[in-house]
Amino acid sequence: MEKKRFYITTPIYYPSAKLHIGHAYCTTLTDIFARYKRMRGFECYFLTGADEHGQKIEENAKKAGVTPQEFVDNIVEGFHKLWELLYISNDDFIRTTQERHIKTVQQIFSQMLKQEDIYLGKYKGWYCTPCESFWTDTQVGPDHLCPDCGRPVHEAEEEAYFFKTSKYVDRLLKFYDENPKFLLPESRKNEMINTFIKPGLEDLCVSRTSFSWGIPIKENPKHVVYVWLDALTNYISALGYGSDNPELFNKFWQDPECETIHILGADITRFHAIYWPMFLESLGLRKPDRELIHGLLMMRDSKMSKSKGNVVDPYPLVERYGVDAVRYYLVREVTFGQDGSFTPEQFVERSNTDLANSLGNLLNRTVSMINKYFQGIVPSYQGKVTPFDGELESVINVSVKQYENLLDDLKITEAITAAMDIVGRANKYIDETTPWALAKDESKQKDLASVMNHLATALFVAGILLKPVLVTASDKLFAQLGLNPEEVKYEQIYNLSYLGGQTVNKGDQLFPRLDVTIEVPFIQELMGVNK
Ligand code: ME8
Repeated sequence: MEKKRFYITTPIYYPSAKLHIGHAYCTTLTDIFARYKRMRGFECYFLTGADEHGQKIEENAKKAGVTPQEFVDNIVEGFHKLWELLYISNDDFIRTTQERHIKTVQQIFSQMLKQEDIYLGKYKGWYCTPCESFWTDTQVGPDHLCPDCGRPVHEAEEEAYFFKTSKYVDRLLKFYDENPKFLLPESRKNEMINTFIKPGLEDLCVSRTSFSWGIPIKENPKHVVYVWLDALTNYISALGYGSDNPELFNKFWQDPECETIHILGADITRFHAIYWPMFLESLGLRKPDRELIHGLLMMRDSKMSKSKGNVVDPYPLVERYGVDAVRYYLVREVTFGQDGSFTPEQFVERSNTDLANSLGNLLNRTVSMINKYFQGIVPSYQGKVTPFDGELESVINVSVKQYENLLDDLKITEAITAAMDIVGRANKYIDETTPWALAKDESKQKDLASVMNHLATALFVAGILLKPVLVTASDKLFAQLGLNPEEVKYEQIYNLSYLGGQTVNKGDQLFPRLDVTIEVPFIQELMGVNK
């Protein structure tokens, strides 16, 4: 059943350091989906934010000589700037230090305590400070290394509150069974079961006394709520759960007509796929419909991460190459669900091949030919005139269908590839129809007109499909085709005879061709490759 509206979220990122291209990847994917749904006329509420508590932030603030609040305020300002630069269209930005969030977390904690889903105990385990995670013996292995980041862990013990996961395991497994599409890729479900649930899930520690930068537990204020109960709650505190104004919560969370989707990286699957549904079950709330787990971007063979400092900063990339090239690279280059790597060579190559050569050139050539052969007026549709028109039309129709189905399945990268198939096919169509030869033959005027109309239509349809990614270039493309970008509507793609009669406007190249010998070293320098 097609849902009426959508709620889509990114993880809330830690403001322990600046964001890198990995965070930009996740947020851009989410943004593309939100823009696509809105373009199709659906209401879509898009949330991102910052996860501001925890020991690491407390420590980093101390090192910087500022209060934790000052520290996070400063970094979160950078989050906002980056999302603006990348044209991220989020409807709200939740910060876990906001009153609205704190109140909800305290309320949830009290309810769980009262229900005896949370109890006071003692925690002993292996602790990884950079990851803020306790691990079991088996997880750290004989070398006592953090299974997430590979660094040494130390033994630690403290009084702590625990969430009774044992009470909810069976219900979780039943939920997985009843909702086979909950985790995407579906293989993640087996990983959760085999790696974490089967070996025996321990109760989850949900409080800390060893640091104070967190939400105090009302019933026992020397404890602060430990990171995951605090962090995951953002998805509902932002909607006003438990507040005097739960309108958004009812509309975008509880209402079965709304599809709720979390997008997140493989590093935090466990928390979203196991504990989050359990917390919701404990509160008697609906669970998310889908969780889309994306792979991680690697750099120099290891996961790019803020704490390791091996990151690519997206700011200078966007400043130099523009928002569209960066968004396109992110969604196109990384095969969804698999880990990918960012390399300067691939970035430049992708931008040149797909954007400058394939799309940019197609537009450039089409507009030039319409100027040259038809005084700048797009000829109207005359049906299938040349022997190649039918095939181009069918590629357009098939690609549109694929694009829609793939996006509905959250296969964002594949959907964009389907849109680019139209561009590839249209370039081939120029070689097949050889308009320059048709132009020399008086008797082929109708063929030439049909070729120009078909090329403009292919560009128009591709421009619409790519608009959630190419947030500025698509509008420039429409303008060059003589259309008012404001009047372009998604439904027009179903009408292949829509174009004709408007006057094209030759503009600048949509995407400049990048010089590999200059740009690769430039990006390498950004990445600190030569340092
Ligand atoms: O885990 N490649 O925050 P975080 C791709 N606050 N994506 C990456 C990435 C990489 N190398 N590195 C990070 C947290 N990401 C918690 C989340 S949610 C309730 C709390 C992306 O700042 C990816 O989406 O470490 C990953 O899951 C997320 O950033 C983790 O961000």
